[in-house]
Order: sequence, then C-alpha cells, then structure tokens
Amino acid sequence: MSDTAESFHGHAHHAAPAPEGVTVRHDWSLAEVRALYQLPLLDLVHKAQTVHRQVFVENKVQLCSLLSIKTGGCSEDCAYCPQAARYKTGVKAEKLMAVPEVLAAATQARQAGATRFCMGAAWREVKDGPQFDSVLEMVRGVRALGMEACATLGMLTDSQAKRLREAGLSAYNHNLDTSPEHYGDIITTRTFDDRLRTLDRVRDAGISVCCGGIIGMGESVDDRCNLLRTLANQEVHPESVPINALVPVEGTPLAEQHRVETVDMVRTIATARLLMPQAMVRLSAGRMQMNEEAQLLCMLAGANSLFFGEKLLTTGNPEYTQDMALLEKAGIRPLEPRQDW
Ligand code: SAM
Ligand code: DTB
Ligand code: SF4
Repeated sequence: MSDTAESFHGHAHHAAPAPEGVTVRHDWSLAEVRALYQLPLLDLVHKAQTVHRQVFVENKVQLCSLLSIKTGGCSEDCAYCPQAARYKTGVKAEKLMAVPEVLAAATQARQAGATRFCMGAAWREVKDGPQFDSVLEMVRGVRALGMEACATLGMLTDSQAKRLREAGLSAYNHNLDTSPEHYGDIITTRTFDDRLRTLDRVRDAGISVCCGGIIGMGESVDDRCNLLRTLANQEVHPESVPINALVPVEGTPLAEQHRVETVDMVRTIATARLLMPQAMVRLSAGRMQMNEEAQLLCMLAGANSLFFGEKLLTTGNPEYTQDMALLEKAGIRPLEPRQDW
C-alpha cells in the first residue's frame, strides 16, 4: 500500500490509498526518471495509460476555468511572464477585480461546465489587508457555487495559508516552474527554496497542493526530469500537477524560444503520470499551439484536466466551442462535481 497525506501530516485532505499494483514512490533517482522519459514514445504512453486507468477508472477529464483577478505590474523577473512590469509586453497593470465581478465570472464558468475555478494574481506575495480580505471573500463565494476553489497569489505566510483554508480554499497553485539547476536562469527575484517553503505552508494548512512547471524554456531533458523528480520526491505528492508549454510572449526574454514539440509535451505528461500516479495532471498553457491530435495524445499519456475559456491569464486559449466539439467527438466525458465539497 502507498502512503497518503494522512500518514505524514495528520489531516484528511487526501486521496485514497493507491490501488493494488500501483506504487507511489518518493525516492526517484535522475537516472530512473530519465529512463522513463526516454523510452520509445509509444511504450512510454502505454505504460502511463496503464497506470492512469488503474487509478482513474472512469477516465474522465476535469474542466477548469482560470481568471486573472489581478493582472500585470508584477515586481518579479520570471523570464516567461507577460505580467512582469519590467518587460514591455503590452499587458497593462490593473487593480484587483471586485468580488461581485469575480463571482459573476465564476457563475458563468460553472454554467459552462467548470468544476474547478482558479484565480490568479500577479503578485510576488500576498499582503495582509483589504485586498487579501477580498480574495478570501472570492474563495467563499466560489465554494458556495459548488466548485473547487484554487488560487495562485505568489508566496504565502503560515497565517495567510490558514486563513485561505478557513475560507474554504481547495487548492493553491504555486509552480516550481523548472529544475533547481535551471531555475536561476529563469527567475532571480526569489529562490527555488522560497517556493518550496510556500508549498510546505500550503500543505501544513491542509490545502491541497497544485504544483508543476513549464517546458520549452531552453531546459535540457535532465532539467525536465529533475523538475518532475523534485515534485515526485516531496513527502506527499502534489494532488495536482499542471504541465505548461511555454507561451512565448513578445517583450519577455523567452520571446524567441521555439514552440514545444508535441513529443516533448507527451513525454513530460506521461512521466508525470508515472511518477505521481494519483495526481491530477493538467494540460495547461500551450494548447493554442497544439492541434487536436496532439491534445488527445496528451490525454492518452495521462493528462486528465484542461483549462477552458478563451483566455488563460493574459494569453489565448482554444475557443470553448472547439474544445467542447473535441471532447464530444472523442467521447471524452467531463468530471462531475464531487459530492464531498
Ligand atoms: N504571481 C503568482 C506566481 O508567480 O506564483 C501567480 C501567477 S503566475 C502567472 C502562475 C504560473 O503561470 C507561473 O508559475 C507559470 O508556471 C505560469 N506561466 C506564466 N506565464 C507563462 C507562459 N508565458 N507560458 C506558460 N506558463 C506560464
Ligand atoms: C499554471 O500552471 N498554468 C496556469 C495556472 N497555473 C495559473 C497559468 C498559465 C498562464 C499562461 C500565460 C498567461 O496566460 O498569462
Ligand atoms: Fe509575477 Fe507570477 Fe509573472 Fe512571476 S509568474 S512575474 S511572480 S505574475
């Protein structure tokens, strides 16, 4: 049997034990991860799909909605990010949205089939005060609509994590983004360890952890493997792992990066599925650059969540009707709201 969140942290915020035959490990070596990542593609996909079906017997895909509640003007230097104030990307700095506006968007998302609503703010860290109080109000409102509420607001203190939990926050997104080795080439204004500390605070507050990364930022295969390995070697696996393909944005230092190849995206997703069998693996940014076949391959490799809606935070996403048509013709069923919310 595998470990669960309870065995480490004493709170009941976690998945059931892994099914027979599925091992949940926390001691992956780089060589082992690389050996998986570099398998012949179809062998890797087969392996990942086999594990996927053992854990996710119903094989459904969760539809999530994303809203930028506070856009642009960010003090950080994340090389991929259109919202960093220092890069001239055309993204205007805006104020925090008002609570009713956010809840109107959440209501719409719910009607369109979302079961998870994620709110993003272009902040380095959360500051206590009226703005944080509004975010807590948004979290309560989203939960009252019967959706999972996720937020991504930058670094958190223990007491902020606790207050988010008390407001009903289901999950907190805070990505490692890349390997510890490559991290310094991408972000200098806060460290990899800062990120790990925020993740610990989220975990300790009893909020489920959403943590993943971005590929296509000039990293090596070993960097990708070390990112996944760092995620999988946490005491408790993240419950949610977003895999983003870089959306290169003009004005950012990574504007000229080549588009991520389908095969690389599929390998990354399949390896994430094998390393973290029980996690929701989310096919996140980058779907605009992928055709339908590529997206289906990602789902075959173990991705079981999509963001739908015409925008991610500031960049484009496929049309809602196109997404729905793809799911429909492929007979992919959306995950229903859970009963224990
Ligand atoms: N400001 C907060 C933070 O950085 O923690 C929260 C919002 S931030 C925009 C959330 C995540 O979006 C980043 O960690 C990164 O993984 C992803 N992201 C941002 N820009 C991206 C891009 N151009 N392509 C792909 N992913 C991106
Ligand atoms: C994540 O890993 N991907 C989402 C979500 N977490 C917040 C964000 C993607 C942002 C893509 C760039 C943009 O639209 O600004
Ligand atoms: Fe700011 Fe987040 Fe963008 Fe980094 S990723 S520049 S912290 S909004």
